[in-house]
Amino acid sequence: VGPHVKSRCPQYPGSNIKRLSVPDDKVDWTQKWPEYNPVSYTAPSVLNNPAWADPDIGASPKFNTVDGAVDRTSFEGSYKVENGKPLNPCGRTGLAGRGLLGRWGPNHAADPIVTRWKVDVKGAKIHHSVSQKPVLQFVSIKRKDCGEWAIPGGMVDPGEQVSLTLQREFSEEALNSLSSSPAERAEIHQRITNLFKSSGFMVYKGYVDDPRNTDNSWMETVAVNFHDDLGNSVSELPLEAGDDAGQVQWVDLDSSFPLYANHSHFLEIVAKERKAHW
Ligand code: RP5
Ligand code: MG
Ligand code: MG
Repeated sequence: VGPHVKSRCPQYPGSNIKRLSVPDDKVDWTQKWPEYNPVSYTAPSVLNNPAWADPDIGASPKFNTVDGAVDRTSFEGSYKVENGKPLNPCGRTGLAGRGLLGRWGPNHAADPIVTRWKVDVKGAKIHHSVSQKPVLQFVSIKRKDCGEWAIPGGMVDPGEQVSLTLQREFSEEALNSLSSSPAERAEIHQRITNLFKSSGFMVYKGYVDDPRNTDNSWMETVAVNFHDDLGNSVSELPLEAGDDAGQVQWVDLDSSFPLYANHSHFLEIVAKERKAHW
């Protein structure tokens, strides 16, 4: 991972908190910066003690291990804990505390990247005019929190298998399974299970350059690509935004399309793997 960028966004999301500006050459913790003393901020929604968050004081989590049902290990290796606070493995962010994230240390998510080929009315693959390569499309959601387009990912519940998180989050955010009838839900479940058990390609496991990251809390993800090669599986299900998604649509994979966090990086890997336009 290169130096994180979105994790240093000047304005912390959902607040009026400003980060301390961290220059590129001071991101790494090993670079001496004795005066570095960023503001600490933990959002009221986190301090309210919801089930998905750690308590602010009291019980000290067991870091770098699976702590009860909560996985506090990092894909980036063992992280340092200083004065009882875990240190972001990608370096300084200009903000201490947990911000909007529930867990001290890694907060584990899963990102389902559902793709199909872009086709014309006759069903023939469309090639990009410049690269001459076939164009892939992925199911993208517009996040309600920031209005940016993103992969329909979500948090891994304590003890939950990542394979289930991938299916569940895709169903909730892109198919609105939470508000569909039992019959519709069964249909969604069947198609999704078929697609998700087949062609999964492991795209990425590790740190996410998420704007919510702080010096002590950060996002990590497992991104997996499920490809509907013939366009007759999930491609036939009507997309409907649900939960934390405001809109949903098939979006062409293209390096110029701006996406949330470092989701573009994940899609670039998918495009290369499937020899598609990027
Ligand atoms: C990103 O936040 C992950 O890559 C994933 O897409 C998402 C999970 O957080 P929520 O969508 O639950 O807010 O870092
Ligand atoms: Mg969700
Ligand atoms: Mg989500």
